[in-house]
Amino acid sequence: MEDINKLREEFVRECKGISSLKQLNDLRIKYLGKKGLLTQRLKALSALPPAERPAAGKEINILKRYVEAEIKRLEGDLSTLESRKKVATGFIDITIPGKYIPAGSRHPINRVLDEIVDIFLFMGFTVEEGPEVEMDYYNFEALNIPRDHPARDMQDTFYVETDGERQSSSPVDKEGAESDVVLRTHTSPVQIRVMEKQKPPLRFIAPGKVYRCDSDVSHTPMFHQVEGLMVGEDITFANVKSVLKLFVQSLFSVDTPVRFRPSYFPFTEPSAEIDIGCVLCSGAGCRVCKGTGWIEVLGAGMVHPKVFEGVGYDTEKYTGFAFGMGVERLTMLKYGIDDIRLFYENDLRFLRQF
Ligand code: 2NL
Repeated sequence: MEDINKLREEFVRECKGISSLKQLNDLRIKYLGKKGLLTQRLKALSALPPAERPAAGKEINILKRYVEAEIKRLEGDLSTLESRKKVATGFIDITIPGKYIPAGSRHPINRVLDEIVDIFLFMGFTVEEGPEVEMDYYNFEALNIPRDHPARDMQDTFYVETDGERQSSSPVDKEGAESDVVLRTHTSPVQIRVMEKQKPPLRFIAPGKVYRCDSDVSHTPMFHQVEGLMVGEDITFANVKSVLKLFVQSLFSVDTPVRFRPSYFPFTEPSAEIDIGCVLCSGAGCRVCKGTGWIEVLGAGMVHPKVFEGVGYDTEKYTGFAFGMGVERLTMLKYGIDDIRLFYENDLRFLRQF
């Protein structure tokens, strides 16, 4: 006991004389090293009568922890001091420029996606999201897409293998088992899910990733879509025209020519496709607009009564319009990009330009 107290006093005295990291390291070795003063005493414990060992061991360990903590504290103090000294003497040149840290930039798709979202927020729409792995019911059935529709073809849709219970019968996979789970091929299922939960009036957009099986020069297996829906008691095709014209002219420019052309979708009636005057040739005719002077940017229409029936809306009381657009296509037109695959190659020379 006496020996340990003396050792503590000696250590405290020695600490006072330490003024460099080198000295501190020597002190550490003297007390805590392999043959250090404390290490020796711990080893010597076995020579003591068994009855005295626990008390002696406890005292040595208390001192050991104290020594360790003091050395650690001094180390912090000294290294701060020494680096200040290095700066003061010019040993560290703090005028050398910092390391170059490359800054990232937003992906062009996300930039345009945000612009689209902002325009609709301004018009009072909200944003809704939903699952990318969907039930066949929400992706097709609820949208009045018949069983024999080409969109359901295994060549266009990614069917997801499941291990058991099914909710409906749908196309048959290689093993002959039916799959009713798909990667969503559009974001329409989000709208069905929202309508199941909420009553009209409502207006919102559903942006997100969608998946189609085709992959070639003009298609990637994953791309982005924004769909929108507005339902109320007196929504008409005039609302389709005003909302989408305002949208297109906000995204491109106020004087962009816009035209509505009759079209067909199973989930809307009547349906239209919306063209803008070609951004490249200003309507004169070029490779991008295939000589027509017009480029298709949106699809839209009045929601088909079958879709409303499926979600339990009163088709006598409510009408609504819906629309859809591909974000990659709009981004290509906005920035004059001619190959969709550039978006997903992660070539920094391409991405750094945005
Ligand atoms: C296009 C066309 C469209 C819709 C999407 C929709 C959704 C519901 C009900 C009715 Cl829940 N319609 N969506 C309607 C018309 C066109 O997209 O060209 N997309 C890229």
